[in-house]
Amino acid sequence: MTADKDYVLATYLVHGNEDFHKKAERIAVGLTVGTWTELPQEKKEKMAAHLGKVFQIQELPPTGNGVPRALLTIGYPTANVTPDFPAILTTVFGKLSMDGQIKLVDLQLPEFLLSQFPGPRFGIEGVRRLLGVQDRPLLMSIFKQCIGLSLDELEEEYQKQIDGGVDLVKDDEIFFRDEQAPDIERVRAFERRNRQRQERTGKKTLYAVNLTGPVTRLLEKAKRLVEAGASCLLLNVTPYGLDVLHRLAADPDINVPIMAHPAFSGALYASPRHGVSSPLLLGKLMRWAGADIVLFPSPYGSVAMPREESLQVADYLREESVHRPAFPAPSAGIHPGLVPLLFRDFGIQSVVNAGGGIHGHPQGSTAGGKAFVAAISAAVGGRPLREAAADAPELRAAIEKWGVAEG
Ligand code: 1AE
Repeated sequence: MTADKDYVLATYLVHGNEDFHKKAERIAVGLTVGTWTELPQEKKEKMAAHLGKVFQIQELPPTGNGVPRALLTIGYPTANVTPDFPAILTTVFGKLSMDGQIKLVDLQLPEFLLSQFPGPRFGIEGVRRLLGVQDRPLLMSIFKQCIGLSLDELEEEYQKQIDGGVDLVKDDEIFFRDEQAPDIERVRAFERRNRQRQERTGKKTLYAVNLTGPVTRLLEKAKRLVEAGASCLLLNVTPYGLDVLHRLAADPDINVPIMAHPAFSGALYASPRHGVSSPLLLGKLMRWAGADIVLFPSPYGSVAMPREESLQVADYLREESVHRPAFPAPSAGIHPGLVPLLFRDFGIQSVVNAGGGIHGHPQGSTAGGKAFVAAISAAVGGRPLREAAADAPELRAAIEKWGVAEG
């Protein structure tokens, strides 16, 4: 279904024995003007521009145990909303999210409304420009074991990661208690390491510092980190809310890429009959809100997502739109032996992202990074991983530990 310039279109997957036509009408009226048939004519004239409309009812084959299902598409007049997530999400799935077996699976905004959301400031092209890397997927290392370590210890760990050849290093999303190594000091120390690396090798690096603390102080904190030299920010978007990402991305002083972590998102997308679909939440909405890089479960690792969902997240992040494309970072349990499958599925315009798959390398984190560099180079060159491992000892050791996944 194509977007309509006067409506926000929301598509829901519904299960149950209700008459789907009646249900769709009830939603369209109930979530816009409240009641319709009982209204006096004069009120109807006033309310007409705000009345929801049923756009489509598509009955689906019943579930295995015979439960009827359908996709309902309802249009909500753009006259009812303001250009922000609280208005749009509350309108299309506020009270309704608690009303039985219903899952929001898609949202479409008309272009004039969509273009009032920031979208990625850097996107794929901007992040590549910052790094000076064009011809392969990017490689990101996740900082593991950060809590409880001193700044010196973290700096040492940081150096090991960049020595392995990664393009980005991100904080672990669970890193909040950083008294021993406050975010601003980490930024100063790690960005100094990045500059040294660049002087020595010409290679650039982005460090994504975890943006934490009370929401009321987040914008100001982000600006302080950027002033201190931060090259990238990490945000746990779902716990903070999409509007927080929107406001960070729209702020002209926060002129660094923003990386969206999917923490807490499973609480919204994982149920087949409730919540919000993962492609909508992690693909469309994160991009509208302004994420430049979005992490989400790959189809293969430790926290896997069904393959078609994971691919759809990536498609939504990169499809033609009023906004710049954002980088998909299919993550969780990624090791070098998965790189051929990731490359087949997500292609060049993606980020290979690993924590345990780097730090758990038998020869340490630097070797872990090198194993991934060799695996990515092999995948891009169309060379079988085991063959490439013959002249890459770190990759060989990684394959001995984790194997090569078959598609
Ligand atoms: C989907 C999020 C992945 C993530 O946050 C994370 O920390 C992954 O770590 P590893 O690669 O599984 O160790």
